[in-house]
Amino acid sequence: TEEYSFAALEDRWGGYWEQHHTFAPLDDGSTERRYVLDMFPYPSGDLHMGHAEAFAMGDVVARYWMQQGYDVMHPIGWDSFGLPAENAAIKRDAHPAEWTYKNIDTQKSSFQRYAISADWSRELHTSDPEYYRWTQWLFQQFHAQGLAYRKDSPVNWCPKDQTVLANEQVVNGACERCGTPVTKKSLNQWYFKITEYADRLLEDMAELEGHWPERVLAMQRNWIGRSEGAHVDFRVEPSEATGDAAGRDLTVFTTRPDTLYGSTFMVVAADSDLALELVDPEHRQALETYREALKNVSEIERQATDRAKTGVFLGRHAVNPLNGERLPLWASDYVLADYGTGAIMAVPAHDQRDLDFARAMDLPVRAVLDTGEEDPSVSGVATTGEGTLVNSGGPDGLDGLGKAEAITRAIEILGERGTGRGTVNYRLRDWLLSRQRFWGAPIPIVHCPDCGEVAVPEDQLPVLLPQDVAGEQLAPKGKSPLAGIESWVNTTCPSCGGAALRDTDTMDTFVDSSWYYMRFASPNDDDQVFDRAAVDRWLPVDQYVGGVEHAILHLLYSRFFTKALYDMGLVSFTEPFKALLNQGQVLNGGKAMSKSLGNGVDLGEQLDTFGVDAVRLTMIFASPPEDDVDWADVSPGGSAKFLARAWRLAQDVQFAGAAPGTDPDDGDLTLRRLTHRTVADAARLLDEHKFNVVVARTMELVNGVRKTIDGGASGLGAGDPAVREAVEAVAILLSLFAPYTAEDMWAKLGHEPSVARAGWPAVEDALLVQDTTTAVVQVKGKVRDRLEVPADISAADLQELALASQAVQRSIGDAAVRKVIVREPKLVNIVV
Ligand code: ANZ
Ligand code: ZN
Repeated sequence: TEEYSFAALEDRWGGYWEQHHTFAPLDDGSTERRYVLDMFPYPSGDLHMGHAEAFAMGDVVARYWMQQGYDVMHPIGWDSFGLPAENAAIKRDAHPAEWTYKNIDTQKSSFQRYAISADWSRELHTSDPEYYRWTQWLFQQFHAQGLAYRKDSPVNWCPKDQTVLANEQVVNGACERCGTPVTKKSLNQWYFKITEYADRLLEDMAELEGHWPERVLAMQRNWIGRSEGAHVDFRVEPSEATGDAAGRDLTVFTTRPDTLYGSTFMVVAADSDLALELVDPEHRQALETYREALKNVSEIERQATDRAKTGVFLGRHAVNPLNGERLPLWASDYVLADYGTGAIMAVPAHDQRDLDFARAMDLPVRAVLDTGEEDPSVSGVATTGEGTLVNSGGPDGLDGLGKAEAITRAIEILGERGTGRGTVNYRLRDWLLSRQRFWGAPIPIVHCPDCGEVAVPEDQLPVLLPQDVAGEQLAPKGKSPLAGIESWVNTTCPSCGGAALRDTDTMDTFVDSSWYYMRFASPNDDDQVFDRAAVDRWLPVDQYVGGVEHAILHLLYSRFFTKALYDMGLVSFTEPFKALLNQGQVLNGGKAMSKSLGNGVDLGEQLDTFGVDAVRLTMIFASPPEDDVDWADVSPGGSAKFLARAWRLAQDVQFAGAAPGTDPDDGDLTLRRLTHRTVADAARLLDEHKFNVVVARTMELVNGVRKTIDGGASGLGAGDPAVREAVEAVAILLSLFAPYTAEDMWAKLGHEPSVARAGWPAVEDALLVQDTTTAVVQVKGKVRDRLEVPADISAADLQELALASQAVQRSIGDAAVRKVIVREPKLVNIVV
């Protein structure tokens, strides 16, 4: 016999599955398909505890579906463009590829040790020219459809280093490198028109309901931020001095057109062009001073509701289209330039921000909705409840109406007069995809002095990143590092052949990850972005697994890409991920692991100490998959002991057991029932993602087998065919969580590898019938009822059943129950 040693098992089976392509799908159409995908990793270094958890969860689903007989695709790849590689390259005076591919090698061997059921033949890297060629090709399709366009927009700018900064390089409003406060600078940048898909992104969430975590759907809904309301045109009084002799309209977006009669002033975003256009010359200086100061205030500060309100009067008035009232125009930072129209009608009585502003600037407050609450001009609290309209144009206006009716009516009146209309507004903004960075897919556009913006033709893709650059050359200097590499920038125009310049921005890495799940269907296709038939076969993804940190951007961008490609006729589905599982975090001591707290746990050390299987099993057993795992509270040592106990069962059968294939019919019935019930329940629990409960049930089964071997009714010990049947089931169940142990058990049981392909054990329904027994219920010592109950009923369940019995309730009558004595499963004694 042999002692259980995880190291020996990892040695024995390590590499076996890759060599034998155990996890490559058949992909021959013979079997129903399932696609399981883990969010692909960023190769930042070696694997860490977070990867270990997420990939253990995804692997349970993939391996379970394989056992169920589905043809499963479970690919893996690397999200290998991005800023960290660039920073590392600058530090080491190397090319970012060097650091990136070295990390991939390290991570890959760790993943293989960790025994993920991945099909390595589909491995891809988003930084490979064979991949980013198609990222660029997709960009061209978006560009051709008008879904990719350029416009001026502000970037983070460090005035000392004279460089553009990515958001993650801005720490508390200052440059990460030198601490100088970051300002904004205007640059011409590329966008994807995701806003065109806002409604569909919202509507199609109905399909995801129940299959995606509710909080993720809520976050997406909120991010899209659909509000119904109205555009209302206010006539600005003409002003010769402003160069606006005819007057003009100032349109606002409001969700509350019912409050139009309560508007007492208007506010435009101080940092908008609109403010500059509207301001009277006499007030221009004040406005400019105010705008200058604003540059140092972050968006978050600006939107903070408790911030003191500031602003400047623009020296002009506009007219309320409903009552003809003259309203002063102000500019303030609490109105955002890029939301709605960048201008509002202020209704201080019913909007707290407007009320705070009115009090700061001594502007009038007029309540138009009687809600029964205290007068806002007295209380300082805007009233926002339901109520009846007052002060709103008498019965011909809105007076007497409720809020909802008044909204409808106000829009009607505005429509009749041609001064307003119902509209829908979104919080969602277009996706800014250009980055002034080196390590990303170059935007495949050439700027020609004669032809303008020219797309690089398909046969000239990929636009390759330059190879022979390193270190400081990669540092951003006001423009993308690519702009400094003249031999790369200077090119000829694909259209006229004249001298032209390459676009020097690279794409946001979220572009790479918006379509990688499609590329997995035909990852080695050099002729096209993907093989349409393969994509149609495999997609959408049946189960996506990853962290909730991607709840918004990555998932929303992928959903947008899918819909856009659908509209282009490139795919036949409109949602990429049918089901989503967000695994929890791995904590240590109740806190997220971090360098500053010094509570990091090194995955490599854990694997060396406890073995891969014990770490994986612990991740699964610790909690339901969505919950956090606190590594300080778990026991990988305990998991290792359990695995050894299970493995020894296989060894017992190897030496003294029934031969493989022995009919278990004559075996120990109690054990057979336990086996079949465990397998049947496990399937249901796995479907419900209650992985931790499946582990607990497997532990019970292992205990049951040991009991039977040591003293089962048949007296056959390990030779009982029910024992073989049970241990085979244990090996198959464990193959989802502890691949090395399970594989070795399977071999000891006399089977060919791999256990991963053993198939889910067949359940005999006849063995699922629970053992029942008769429980006697006594009231005041007299038998009042007899109940047929499961033999393993809990005390609590039995008590509940007994108290619910009609006969028992009749005999208790009005008396108070003083005590219930339960001796499950046979007796309940009720004292009244
Ligand atoms: C008048 C009013 C009266 C408003 C009232 C609210 C309550 P959501 O629901 O988030 O879409 N608003 C419009 N554009 C704005 C901007 N660029 N910056 C800051 N605030 C803006 O919010 C819509 C409401 O936010 C609009 O309705 C407008 O104020 C304000 F009792 O108009 B409301
Ligand atoms: Zn040209």
